[in-house]
Amino acid sequence: MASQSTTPQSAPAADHSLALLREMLRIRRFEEKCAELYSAGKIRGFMHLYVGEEAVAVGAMPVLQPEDAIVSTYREHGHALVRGIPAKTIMAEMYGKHEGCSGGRGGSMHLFDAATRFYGGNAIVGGGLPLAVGLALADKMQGRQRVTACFFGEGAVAEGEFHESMNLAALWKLPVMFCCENNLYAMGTALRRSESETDLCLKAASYEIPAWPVDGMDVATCEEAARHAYLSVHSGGGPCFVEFRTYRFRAHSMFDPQLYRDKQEIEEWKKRDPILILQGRLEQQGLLKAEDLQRFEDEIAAEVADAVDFAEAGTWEPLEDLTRFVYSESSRR
Ligand SMILES: Cc1ncc(C[n+]2csc(CCOP(=O)(O)OP(=O)(O)O)c2C)c(N)n1
Ligand SMILES: [Mg+2]
Repeated sequence: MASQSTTPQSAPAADHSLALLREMLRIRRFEEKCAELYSAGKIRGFMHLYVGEEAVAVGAMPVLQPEDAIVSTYREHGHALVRGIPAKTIMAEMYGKHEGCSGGRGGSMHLFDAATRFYGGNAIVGGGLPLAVGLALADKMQGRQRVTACFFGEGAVAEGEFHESMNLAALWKLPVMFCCENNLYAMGTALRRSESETDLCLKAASYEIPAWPVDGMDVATCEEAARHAYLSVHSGGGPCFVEFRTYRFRAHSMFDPQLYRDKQEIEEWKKRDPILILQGRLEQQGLLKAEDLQRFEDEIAAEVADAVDFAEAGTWEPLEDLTRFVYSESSRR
């Protein structure tokens, strides 16, 4: 993929770049608040932050249409926000409140929203891939021209489900856009310590799936790669695989002393913070004014504060409803 452009942008292109910057900031600030709320004991259970990886969701997801489907992992707050699930119902879900997007039963790892065709939020590594293949198979069998985008970490390539899914998607020419977020680590296991072949695109290519790597820290290259993949998948070309090379700046989850990587490595990657890259580019082109940035920060702070108020005011699911959805309503009689 071609890399960043430093040539002056037209007004609509500049507005678009500013919107991308705002959306990455929105995810960053939302998650920083989540970390704070976690320390305060308001959010409990497992929680995995996307800080550092925002360019992938922000670049890749807007190329999708409302009728397309998304499947993600437990590191999905960013994907859910970009897809348009309201921040307040995401926050309520993080709190475990009834008003949350999954009724308070899923928490951070299981955000779900049928209205936006956001099929999770999956805690099982690699578990989303067969779901995506199933969704795409249904679309193909029913003659609907739709795409399913499946986001997963590079840790999934060690799972049988990855290989089964790639094989069937390729064999049946299913409309799946496989979006691998390669942040180099699966919990504390570095890719190079667990895979004999670390070129993930070769794995996809071995199933005859077109695959290419992209700089996952640059939102512009993420968007360009995703658009290219989307057009190919949408026009009936079968699945595509995009490897977004990215990095998480924070720990794997809230319980991770990070003994497996050097602070130096983290600092090196932080120099390529996707927000700073785009901010710097826009400033260099004279397209980002200090007051624009301040306005973004103010609007986002207000949205996050509203989300917290909504979650705080939320209710707990009534005790008598706890067995609902375990068995079908008819079998309860
Ligand atoms: C099948 C399965 N095995 C193990 C785990 C425990 N586990 C949770 S997250 C994780 C690492 C996954 O890493 P990766 O796919 O690279 O995603 P990242 O966390 O880096 O976004 C593991 C091994 C799990 N959830 N599911
Ligand atoms: Mg990983």
